Amino acid sequence: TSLALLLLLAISGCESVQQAPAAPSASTEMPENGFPFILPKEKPDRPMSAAMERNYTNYPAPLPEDNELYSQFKYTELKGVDYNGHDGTISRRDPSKVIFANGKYYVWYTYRETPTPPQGADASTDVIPSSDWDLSEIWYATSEDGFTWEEQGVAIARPPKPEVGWRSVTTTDILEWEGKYYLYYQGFMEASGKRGDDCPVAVSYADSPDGPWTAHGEIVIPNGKDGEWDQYSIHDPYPLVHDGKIYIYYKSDFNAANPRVRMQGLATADSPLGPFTKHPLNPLINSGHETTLFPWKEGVAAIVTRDGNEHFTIQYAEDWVNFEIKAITSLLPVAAGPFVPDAFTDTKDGRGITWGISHITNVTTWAQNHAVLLRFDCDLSQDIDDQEMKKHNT
Ligand code: AAL
Repeated sequence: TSLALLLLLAISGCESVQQAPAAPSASTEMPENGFPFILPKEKPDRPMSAAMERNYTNYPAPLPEDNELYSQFKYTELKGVDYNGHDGTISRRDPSKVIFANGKYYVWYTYRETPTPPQGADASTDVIPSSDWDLSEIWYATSEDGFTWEEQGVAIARPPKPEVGWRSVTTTDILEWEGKYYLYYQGFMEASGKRGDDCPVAVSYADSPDGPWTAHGEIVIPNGKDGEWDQYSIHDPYPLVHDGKIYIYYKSDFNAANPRVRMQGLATADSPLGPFTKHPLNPLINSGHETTLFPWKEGVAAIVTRDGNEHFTIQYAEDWVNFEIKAITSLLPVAAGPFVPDAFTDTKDGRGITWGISHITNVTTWAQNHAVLLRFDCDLSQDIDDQEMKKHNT
């Protein structure tokens, strides 16, 4: 390699080639102290390739599964919900966190029931949806065991035009605060796809998770100003309680010209109806599509799926702001709404999660495009004995 580099330098004489940074502390030299290389448990004092160097420095646990924020995921179809033969006229997607109240589990989600599957923005009408989440309402279901769900019907209906969300109300999440319940959701004022997936966040509140829900009627987290990272949309509001405040993580499509770049930010408030202050360091997570977070020890962990350079990772921020990759795994739950027992307790020792509800999209053909809710099970909990779990899994 060094001979090739010398040749290249001689031929090109080009300064930019000479300034190319050296590979970080990795060595192309044959190490003197030991060949073949027997992998020691602790980082050895010898030259190593870049991959071996970072295998010790970036990943302190020798195996991925020894890391507490690593998990595999198991999926089970929900019992008790029907999809009209999966013809695309009924869709359920983007579940909220799961909460436990009145002796049962609750989940809220985007529900679409339309005469046809989505037809795209140009073909959409007052009754024909543009996208899977167009012309939707927020519905809820309850369960005794998390596997069999009883659909209870609508929680948040579409309000009359021109109120926020008149075209579609979607992608909700729940907050419990001082004995009351708050559902935050995306409020569309036009069919998704006409001008991107443009919408702000609205909120409704109730004394019981069974409702009735009263719409606050005003936008609580507005889109950013022109030129700001979140100017096009505020999606996937995800409330937690930390430091006596409401922390809402959210996703924005970064830029209409490059809609595949998606990032996540944070807005905080002292009271559920706001005002919300966006964090000055936003965006805080550079990847992912939907938001899924849970208190973990003194910090917060995030399941980061689908989009961005750090997709399909599990990340952690001890200060709830500066996230680092903790685990890389596979088949992560998409749009996951975990059961987070300490989501609203302002815990300083978050216990983690073992299950929740997620979705899969495009489950049949594109022409029957709709989404389906699934239960996922995992081990992202401080309370599971990892050794026992491993025995069970192997
Ligand atoms: C998702 C979420 C939001 C988007 C769309 C529906 O899964 O990120 O809700 O608007 O896709």
